[in-house]
Amino acid sequence: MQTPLANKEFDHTNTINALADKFENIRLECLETGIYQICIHRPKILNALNLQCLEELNTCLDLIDSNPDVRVLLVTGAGDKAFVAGADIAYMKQLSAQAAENFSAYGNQTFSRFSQLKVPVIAMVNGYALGGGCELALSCDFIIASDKACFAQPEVNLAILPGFGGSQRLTRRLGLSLAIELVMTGRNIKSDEALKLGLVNHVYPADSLNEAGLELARGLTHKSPYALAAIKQLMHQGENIPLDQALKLESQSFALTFAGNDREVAMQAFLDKSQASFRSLQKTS
Ligand code: DAK
Repeated sequence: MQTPLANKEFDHTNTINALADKFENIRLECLETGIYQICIHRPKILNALNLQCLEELNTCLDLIDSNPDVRVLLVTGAGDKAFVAGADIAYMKQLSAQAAENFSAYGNQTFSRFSQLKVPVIAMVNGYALGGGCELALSCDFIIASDKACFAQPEVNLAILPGFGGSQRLTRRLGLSLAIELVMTGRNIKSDEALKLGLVNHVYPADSLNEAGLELARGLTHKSPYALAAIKQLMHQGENIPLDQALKLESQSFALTFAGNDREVAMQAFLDKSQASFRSLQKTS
C-alpha cells in the first residue's frame, strides 16, 4: 500500500504546513514556488542543536525528500546572531560515552541526508556557525555567508572533537593541513577569511543575505531538476572514489542525462532561442 507521502496526488504543501506547526525547534516553510526553507529555531541559545532538534530536522528532511514540488532547499538559523552555535553543550554535558557515540552517529546520519537529497541545498550563514553549526553548513551544497559570519570548530576547547562530520568534511574542503590547524586550535574564521579559504561560496552584507539566498535559489529553479540531481549525485559520489572510477561514473551519468527528456527540451530551446521550462522530478520510490 502506498503511504500518503508517496502518493503523487497528495497535497504536500498542506502536509508540510500541518506537520511544521508541530516542530518546537525548527521552522519549515515554502518561501516561493519550489523554494523551501528550514530554519533552526532556538534563538535563546543561539540555535544550539540537541537530540530533539536533530529528530525534528530528520522529519523535515522526510517531508522535503517526499515532496516533488521542492526544487531548492535553504537552511538558516533564527535571528541575526547565529546560524547555529554548535551542539547544545548543556545537553552534551550529561551524555555517557555510549550516548555520545549515538548522538554523533545520529547527527552524522542526519547531516549526510543533505547531500543525499536530489535538490540543491544552500546554507545561509548569518552569524556564528560553530562546531555542529559549521558542520551543518559544510553538509550543504552551497554556503553563502553574511559579512558578520564567524566559523569555527571549537570542540577542542570543550576537550572533545567535532562529532558531526567536521573533522572529515573540513579536510575534504580545505585540505588536511589547514583543517588540522582549525580543528586543533578551534580558532574563529571571519567571513572574509572564509571566502579566501574557499570555505564559503559568497559573502554578502548581512541585510542582503536572505535576498541573495533567494536569488541563488530562484536561478536554480530554472535549471533542469533532473540535471541538478544527476550533478549532485555524481559530484558527491565522485569525491570519495579514485579518479578513474569517478570518470567512469561521469560518463554513465552523462549518458543518463541524454536519456532524459530535459536534455531534449533544453537543447531545442537553445536552438529556438527560447527559454526552456522543466517539470519537477517525480518521486520514484
Ligand atoms: N550550547 C548551549 N548553549 C549555548 C551554546 C551551545 N553551543 N552557545 C550559546 N549558548 C547559550 C549561552 O549559554 C547563553 O545562554 P544564557 O546564558 O543566556 O542562558 C546564550 O546561548 C547566549 O550566548 P552568550 O551569552 O554566550 O552569547 P555571547 O554573544 O557572549 O557569545 C558565543 C556567543 C557563540 C561566542 C558563545 O555563546 C559560545 O562560545 N558558545 C559556545 C560555542 C561552542 O563552543 N560551540 C561548539 C559546541 S561543541 C559529538 C557530537 C557533536 C559535537 C561534538 C561531539 N559527539 C557526541 C561525540 C559537536 C560539538 C559542538 O558543536
